[in-house]
Parts: sequence; C-alpha cells; structure tokens
Amino acid sequence: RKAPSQSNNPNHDLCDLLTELANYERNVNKNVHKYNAYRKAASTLSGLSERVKSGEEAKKLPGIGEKIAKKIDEFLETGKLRKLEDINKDENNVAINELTRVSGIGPAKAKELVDAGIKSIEDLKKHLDKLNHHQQIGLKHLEDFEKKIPRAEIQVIEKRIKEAAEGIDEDYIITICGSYRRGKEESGDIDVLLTHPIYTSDIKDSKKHTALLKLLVKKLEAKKFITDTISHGDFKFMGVCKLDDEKPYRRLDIRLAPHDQYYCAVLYFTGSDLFNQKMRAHALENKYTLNEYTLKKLTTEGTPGDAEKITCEEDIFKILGLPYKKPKERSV
Ligand code: DCP
Ligand code: MG
Ligand code: MN
Repeated sequence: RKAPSQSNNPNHDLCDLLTELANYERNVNKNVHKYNAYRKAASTLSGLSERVKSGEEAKKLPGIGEKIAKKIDEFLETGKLRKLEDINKDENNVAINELTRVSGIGPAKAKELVDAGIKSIEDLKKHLDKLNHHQQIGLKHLEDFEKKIPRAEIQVIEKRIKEAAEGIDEDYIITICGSYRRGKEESGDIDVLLTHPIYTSDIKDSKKHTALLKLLVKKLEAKKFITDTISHGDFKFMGVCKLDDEKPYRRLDIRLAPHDQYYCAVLYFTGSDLFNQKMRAHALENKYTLNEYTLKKLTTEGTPGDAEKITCEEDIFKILGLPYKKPKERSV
C-alpha cells in the first residue's frame, strides 16, 4: 500500500485517484494486471514537473492509454470520477480497502473478515483471535507502519546495522536495497540484504552459514533496535525496528543471500517491482531466465542451463545486452 502522494507533485490528486483505482483492482477484483496498469500511470504522472492539462496530453506519456486518458479528462472537468464514487458506495469495498491497511492482511483475508461481519479497524481490534501473528503486529503498529521513513533516518539505521554486523564479523557484506537504494527521499520499509564471502550456494544447508542471519538478528534485538519478529527463517527475517524513543516503529526485512548469488539478489531487492518485471521479460526475450537468485541461459528445449557467473550488477545488464541503469534510474 502506498501512502498518499506528496503535495509538491503538481498531479498529486490524479496520482491519488489512480492509486485508489489500483488498490480497488488489487484488493477487490484481484486483477493484478489492472493494478499494475494504474500504478504505472500514477508513477508516470508523479514524475512530471507540470500539471497535466488534458487526457489527450497524458496519452502521449508511457503507460497512459485511452481508458486512463478518459478518466483523467472526467476528473479534470468534474473534479470527481463516477467509477470511484460507485465503488465507494459499496460498503464492503470500503471495508476491504480499510482492512488491507494492516500489514499481513491481503485481499483474501480482508474479504474473509468482511464476510464474517468485521468491517473496520475498530471491529478488528475486538477480534484479535481471527488474526495470525503477522497481522496482530500489523494492527498493533498500524499508524506507525503507514508513516513514510525519511532517508536521513535510514542512513542512521544503515550505520547502526553495519556497526552491529562488524562487531560480529568484519567480513559481513550489507546493502540496504529497496526504494532507499533507488535514492528515494522516503521509504515504506527497510530492505536489508546480507551476505558473507564464506557463504556460497553449494553449501547452503550448513549450520554455520544459516547462523549468519541469526547472529545479526540476536545482536540487534539485544541492542533493543529490533522490537518484534514477524517471521524468522534461515534466510529471511521479517520484523520491526525502532531507532530511538522519538522515532516510530518501522518494518524491517533482512535477507541472507549466498555470496555467488548476491548481485542477482541486490538487483531484485532494489526493484522497483515494475522494473524487475520489465527486466525479467527482457531476459526471456533473449532466452535467459532471471530471478532473485541467478541468471541462466535457456536451452533450445527451454530448460535453464548453469547459472552465469555474476560479480556485480553490471554483469547482469551486460549479459542481457542492456545498457546499465543506476539504481536511481530504476523506479520506472
Ligand atoms: N519486489 C518485487 N516484486 C514484488 C515485491 C518486491 O520485485 N512483488 C522487489 C522490488 C522491490 C523490493 O523487492 O523494490 C522491495 O520491496 P518493497 O515492497 O519493500 O518495495 P520498495 O522498497 O521498492 O518500496 P517501499 O518504499 O514501499 O518499501
Ligand atoms: Mg522497501
Ligand atoms: Mn520490503
């Protein structure tokens, strides 16, 4: 879920409108395709420095077609959108949207709750037994999790995590990925990627290597930086952190990747998700398969071959015949 767009964006009302339509498609219709289409259009408009004057003008921009252009016209002319008003007339739609504000509650769970008569955050607070551990933490920190994290705060958090890691083993390699790495001034959460030179994919199940993530999490808990755990496996920690008494609770993800797969992981977790989709589609067009672990050439039968040797993000672009894009250029 994206918070309302910033008001210094001259098209912020149009972006909010498109984001609301996107959320409706995802949460109620479960139509990921339309969800992505609306988000892409919102993302295009949010990058403009001028106010859009008409649907026709907007149609010249990437990701804005006939249908969205019409909606832009309707909104510019009447100040509202009939489709959205109709959607919001249905109290179940409004309820589903409200419940999906909680981290861990997706469209399916929201619908289940609404069907059981739970139609608001207030109702939810009386039915904690219907929520799993993740959803309970999401509800507990609902207001804080909706607050964006300023870049300056993540810079301090980055230092804090790197210091803690160095205190355990100075060979840890850590990259904060996500929107922060793409240079955004604000982020929704903190996406940490972790590796160590001794940990490679051919020795994945050794205890010593899976301890790499556990040791760091333990240390950050002891420092009272990590405050809650949502889930904690060998390779992925999902939880909550807090920099100091004045700061809100923040969603923190830490993933451990083998050293030889680190740059595919860095690329993936830097995103954006729309950029990743384009990159994977481009790979397939060139008979490669790309994911968060590896880049592999597809054989004539279409089965993946051996993993390409990747020692930096540039390698991936080079092998796929693409010009390198800096993280800042990957927000699509
Ligand atoms: N990702 C992806 N596909 C998904 C989810 C995530 O490719 N369905 C990748 C790209 C994202 C990265 O993982 O950039 C981190 O996911 P986030 O949801 O944390 O997204 P961002 O960090 O980009 O944005 P935000 O500021 O909202 O956290
Ligand atoms: Mg993120
Ligand atoms: Mn994340």
